[in-house]
Amino acid sequence: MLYPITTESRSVISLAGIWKFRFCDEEEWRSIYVPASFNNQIPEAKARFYCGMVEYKRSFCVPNICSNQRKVLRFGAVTHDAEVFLDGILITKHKGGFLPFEIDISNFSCGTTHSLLVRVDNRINHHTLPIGNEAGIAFFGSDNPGIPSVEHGKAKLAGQNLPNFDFFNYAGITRSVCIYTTPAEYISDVSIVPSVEGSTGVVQYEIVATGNGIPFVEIVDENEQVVASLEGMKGILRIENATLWNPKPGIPYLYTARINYGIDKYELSFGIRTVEVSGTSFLINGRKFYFKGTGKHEDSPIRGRGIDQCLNLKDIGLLHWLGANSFRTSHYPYAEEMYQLCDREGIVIIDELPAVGLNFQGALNPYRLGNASYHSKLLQELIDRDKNHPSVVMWSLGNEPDTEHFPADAYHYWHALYMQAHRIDPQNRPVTMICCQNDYTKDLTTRTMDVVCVNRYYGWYNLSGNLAVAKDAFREEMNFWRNIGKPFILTEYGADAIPGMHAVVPEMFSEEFQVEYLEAMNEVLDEYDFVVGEHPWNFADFDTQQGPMRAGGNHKGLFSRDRTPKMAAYAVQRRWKCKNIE
Ligand code: BDP
Repeated sequence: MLYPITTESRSVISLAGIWKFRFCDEEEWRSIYVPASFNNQIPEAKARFYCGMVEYKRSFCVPNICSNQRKVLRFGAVTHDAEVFLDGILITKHKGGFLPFEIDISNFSCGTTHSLLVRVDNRINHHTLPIGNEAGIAFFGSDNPGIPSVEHGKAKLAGQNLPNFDFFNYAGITRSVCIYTTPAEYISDVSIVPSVEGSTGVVQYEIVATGNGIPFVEIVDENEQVVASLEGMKGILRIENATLWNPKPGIPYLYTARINYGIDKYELSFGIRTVEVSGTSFLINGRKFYFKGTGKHEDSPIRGRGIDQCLNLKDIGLLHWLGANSFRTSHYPYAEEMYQLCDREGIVIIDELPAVGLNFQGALNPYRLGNASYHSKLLQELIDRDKNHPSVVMWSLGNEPDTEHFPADAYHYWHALYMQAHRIDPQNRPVTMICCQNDYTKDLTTRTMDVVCVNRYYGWYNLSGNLAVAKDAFREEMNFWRNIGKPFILTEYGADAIPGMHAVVPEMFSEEFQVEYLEAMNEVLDEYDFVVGEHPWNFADFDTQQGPMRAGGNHKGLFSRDRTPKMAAYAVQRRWKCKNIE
């Protein structure tokens, strides 16, 4: 799916601004800003804890100068499910809160005012991704099973959102909404597959278009020089002495494909780089790559999960400041604009689906609940959206599912997605799934991924506070993974630190303990040469649902929520900037 841009044949009309908004159990309309989550914009408990449908509406007019053009209404993301009505007619529906969707509205006239209404459902359950609990047990709630009075109380929680994941369930029209126009005959998709032969960059392309024309493709370098060109729906272009896209400390060089199709013109930036898993190494451009970075969230106090390019830019700057080269879009695809920024800034992305929370136990085997086709649809949408980004080097099918209690079911479920990703990604990137702390000897799935990615909390959620014992336990597990013979990334490890809380004797929740915790785990990582990356959890403190283990959110950030560095940020910076970990 192409990102909407303005060119000499296309225009983009933003629908950002103040819209009308209401909860569906209310008559009255309020004001709301789009794009942003609604939860923190309205200072009422209802907005924060609402579970159900809300409505957004506004009117718009497409100028007469666009009357001969094709018109498309596009949403960057609506969390979680959307129904869109134009002049009272249902024109499209979309399920899934983190990927774009669009609908051709050429039949609606220019020069007149139209009413747009979007119904948004923020409910999560066992059939959504991410997963919501239906049995009245909150993820970080106090469970106390079996106590009659508590059980009766839990039954009354029905009708509330009970996230089975550790981030706040922000919702609404969270990313850009626009109307874009194209000529009647138009380019609808482009796929770019780069490879390298000696000093030559080889660019295989394929175009999908509607109409009778023949596309003409020009590749332009950063000096605006045309370095290759070709006519045809698909073909192979060769660029002599190509400059490769490299993550830091290299140069993230970008070429631009300029595509002409009849009167339509579209431009796409891309990088020439290769990605490959070889033995226990992860290679970018044939060189060993070591992932230094963090898991992240799209999270800020007022916009919630709403797109915030200013914050994105700040975060990329802080990743450079840390000496990081990568992050994982934990736990859902991020806004498209973030990937564009990373292409330009040379930051590498592990791109993750919103499949988090597939870990309820007992009779509720997540693999038999029928999520597979929806999960597979999201994988298709993710790859359609992100397939051309040089920054994206690996797909993550999901985070911390239960792979231990139903090992065979889990394997079949995840293996099908693994095969799908390899089949549909034109660049055939490595594929992974992020493993929960479990009995790894029973898990049949993690070891079958291209890169073993595990989240571990030795010394925090288990063996709490005892780092010497935690290190030994971690070593014991690492010996197991060494025998699997695949590259390994520690995709999460972390300790909460309340900003400003200090201790002479480092104990849990102090900034000093967070530093000692990360150093202890790093010491173990450094003993194993199949380790190709370390992603402390998390880049910054972030909002979660309330619960007895969360004091104003999750505090495992290297930075506070307002991006002030904690002691751990300086410790990590010292390691990543000074130590030569390839
Ligand atoms: C991991 C989850 C992550 C949590 C983290 C934590 O993947 O979403 O925020 O633990 O507890 O299990 O801090």
